[in-house]
Amino acid sequence: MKKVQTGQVIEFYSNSCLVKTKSGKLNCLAIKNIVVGDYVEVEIIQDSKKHLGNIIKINNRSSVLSKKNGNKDKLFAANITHVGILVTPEPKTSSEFIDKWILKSIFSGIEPFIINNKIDINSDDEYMNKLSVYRDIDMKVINCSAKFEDNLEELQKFLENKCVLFVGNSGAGKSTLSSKIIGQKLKTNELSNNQGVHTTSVSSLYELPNNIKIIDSPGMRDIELIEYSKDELISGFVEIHESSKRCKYNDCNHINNDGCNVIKDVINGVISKSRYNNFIKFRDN
Ligand SMILES: Nc1nc2c(ncn2[C@@H]2O[C@H](COP(=O)(O)OP(=O)(O)O)[C@@H](O)[C@H]2O)c(=O)[nH]1
Ligand SMILES: [Mg+2]
Ligand SMILES: [Zn+2]
Repeated sequence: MKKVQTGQVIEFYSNSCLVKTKSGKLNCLAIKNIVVGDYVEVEIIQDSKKHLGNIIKINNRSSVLSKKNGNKDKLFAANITHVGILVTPEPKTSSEFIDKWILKSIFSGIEPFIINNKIDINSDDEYMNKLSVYRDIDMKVINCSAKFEDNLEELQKFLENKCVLFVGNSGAGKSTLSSKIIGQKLKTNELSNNQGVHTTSVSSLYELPNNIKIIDSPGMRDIELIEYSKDELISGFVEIHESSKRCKYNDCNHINNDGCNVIKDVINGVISKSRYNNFIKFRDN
């Protein structure tokens, strides 16, 4: 009988991956649709001198992140529980970027939260208002400075027993934050495999004490919106969705209909203008 073990894909190259099982890290040939974070069943090849395995099954995923590629979905990572959206005064993070990732997370079965990075830099009222929009919808916001290692303890505490992906504009501090938390430099994108060939992209899962897992997936950095239908999009804007249940008509477009509760809530300041504007922009684009 062949020896089969369960493991998790902790590194993914273009055609092979590293699976961590209780008997060690096994080099496996990648099979179709497998991604970093996947839990897999691996058959250990015992007569091999190298530590090798064959992936025979991908176990059910709690979440999967993908990106539209033409008509197909390209998968990037599985079993992520939380997306940490880095928001910074410099470079300025747009509310579109934040709402886009909140939407993406919700529709992928992942919980989004905000990391207000670079708190050592002076921020203006506009910036503080932008953040309060998300506190008002009960989103977790953690303030820190990755560069000066300020308040990273709160973030680390929050990340216990979670598997997180950090997202943010280029320059927001993803690499700085990851390496401070991981305590080492991230693996670079250029990597030579045993044939000496350079693979262009590697996705990694870093396991830290207190069951913190951090996923680094270069392909996920810029996602395209909007890939959701007009009807389902509203469920990604939780507070707008709630409010819309009290619109007079079921088919209310939430723009100019008589008895629209969403518009009423925007006017009364219950729903933020920027969230409403992004909702309409994403839906009607
Ligand atoms: N002032 C300040 N600069 C930061 C902070 N975090 C990162 N940076 C700087 O921002 C720049 C971009 O950081 P990097 O980690 O490469 O961003 P990435 O593109 O998101 O990976 C670097 O010069 C960092 O030193 C912070 O908390 N405060
Ligand atoms: Mg970086
Ligand atoms: Zn309405």
